[in-house]
Amino acid sequence: SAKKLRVLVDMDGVIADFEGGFLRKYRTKYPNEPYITLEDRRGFWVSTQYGHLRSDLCEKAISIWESKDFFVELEPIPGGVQAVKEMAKMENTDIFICTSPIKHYVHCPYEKYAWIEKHLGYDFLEKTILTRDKTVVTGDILIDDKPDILGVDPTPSWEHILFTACHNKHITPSSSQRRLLSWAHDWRGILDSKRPL
Ligand code: UMP
Repeated sequence: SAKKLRVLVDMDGVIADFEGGFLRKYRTKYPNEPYITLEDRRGFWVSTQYGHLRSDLCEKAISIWESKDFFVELEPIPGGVQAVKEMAKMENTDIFICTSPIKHYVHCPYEKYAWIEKHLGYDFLEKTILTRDKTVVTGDILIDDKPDILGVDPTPSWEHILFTACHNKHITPSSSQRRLLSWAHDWRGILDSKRPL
C-alpha cells in the first residue's frame, strides 16, 4: 500500500517503569515518610497525589525524578522493548518513541537518549522524539498511559491508545478511547486495525 503506518510509543509508563522506579527511590531516600503504593495510585501526576497526602511531600516526590540517574536507571516495562523492536522490523510500519522530558533539563533529556541506546540500540536514537507537545507530532497511533494528551493542536492526527498503568486502571476512558492493557495483549491487532485494507 502507499503509505506506511506511523506508530508513536510513549516512554515513561509504557516502555520504561517510571512509577516503579519512583517508588523504590522515594522509599530509599525518605524511609520515614508516608508513601502511596502502586495499588493506591490515582491520577497521572505523582506529585499531585503526594501533595494531597501531605503538602511537603510534593516537592520531595519531585526531587526523586529531578535527581541524576533517575531516568537512565528505570527498568523496562515487561514486553515493551521487545514489542517496539518487533514493530521496527514490521513491513509498512514506521515507529517513533515520543516522550516529554521534564523541564529540569540537566539530566532527563540526556538520560532518555541513554536509556533508548541501552535498551533499544543506537539506531533507535534516529526514531526518538522529545517534545512537551505531542499534538504537533503526526502519526496514526499514539500508545500512551496519560489519559488526557493536550497541546496546541485540538485535533491531533493520531488515535490515542490508552496504555494501562497503575494510575489509570480505574478510570473509564472517554467513550471511544481504546486501551492496550499490557504488552502481552494484542498490540498487533491494534496496529492492523489502522492499516489500509
Ligand atoms: N512527570 C512529572 N510529574 C509527575 C509525573 C511525571 O513531571 O508527577 C514527568 C515524567 C515524564 C513526564 O518526564 O512527566 C511525562 O511524560 P510522558 O509520559 O507524558 O511522555
